[in-house]
Amino acid sequence: MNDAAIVIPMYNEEAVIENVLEELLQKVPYDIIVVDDCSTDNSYQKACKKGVYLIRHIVNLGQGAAIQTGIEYARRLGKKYVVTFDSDGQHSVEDIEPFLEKLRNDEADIVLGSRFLGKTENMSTFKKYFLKLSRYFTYMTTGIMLSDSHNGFRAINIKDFPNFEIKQNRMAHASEIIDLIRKNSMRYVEMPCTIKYTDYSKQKGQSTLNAINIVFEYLTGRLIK
Ligand SMILES: Nc1nc2c(ncn2[C@@H]2O[C@H](COP(=O)(O)OP(=O)(O)OP(=O)(O)O)[C@@H](O)[C@H]2O)c(=O)[nH]1
Ligand SMILES: [Mg+2]
Repeated sequence: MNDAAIVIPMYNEEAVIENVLEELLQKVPYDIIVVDDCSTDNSYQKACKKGVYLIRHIVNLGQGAAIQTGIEYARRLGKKYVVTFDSDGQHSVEDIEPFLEKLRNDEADIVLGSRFLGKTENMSTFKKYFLKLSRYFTYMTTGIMLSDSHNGFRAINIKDFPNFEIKQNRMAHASEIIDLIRKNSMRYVEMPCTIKYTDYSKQKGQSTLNAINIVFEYLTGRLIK
């Protein structure tokens, strides 16, 4: 089936990007769109060597903007579905097919990954409770209660929802996506997925302090719109 593309935002992941792409190329038949968000290391050069579509932002815009660029390119390729998949090795290739099947069976328009329904490997207790708490923030701002509202693994029907457009460039896009579900009256479902916390991803990932910036970004973004 060539109805789907895997959209991969990438920023400074030279240590892991080759392995992430090799595993995807071996295990799934879909086109892969990597959006290099102006990495300052050799991520771009490493991804170049693989059989993927590779787009480069000439300035760093953030994960939300990288995903939006990937979605736009998937639309140009005529894809009906995208799966958003992180480039830092935290997501699991095995989760892709069940998510797409849910969309193909027309049981939902967007399938949201939940690490709390699925598995997490080595997540810190602090992060766990922080994420559980952030669900209430999402509920207050969107009216939608999820078990995991900040999970980057999702499958989206982009063809039937041309207005699904991410405008929050940075990390606040995760909350914005829940807004878009409501605004576009999309049928959503959560499904279990596995998120792996390695020493690499923990050292590189989002600090909990950064969450304050993300909340600020999201709220100002809503006010401006
Ligand atoms: N931090 C960051 N990541 C970006 C950016 N642009 C693209 N990305 C990619 O977005 C993905 C998610 O970034 P992370 O910083 O790991 O965020 P996260 O996975 O939500 O948070 P953790 O659970 O703490 O790892 C990775 O694949 C990054 O390479 C950017 O400007 N900043
Ligand atoms: Mg991460």
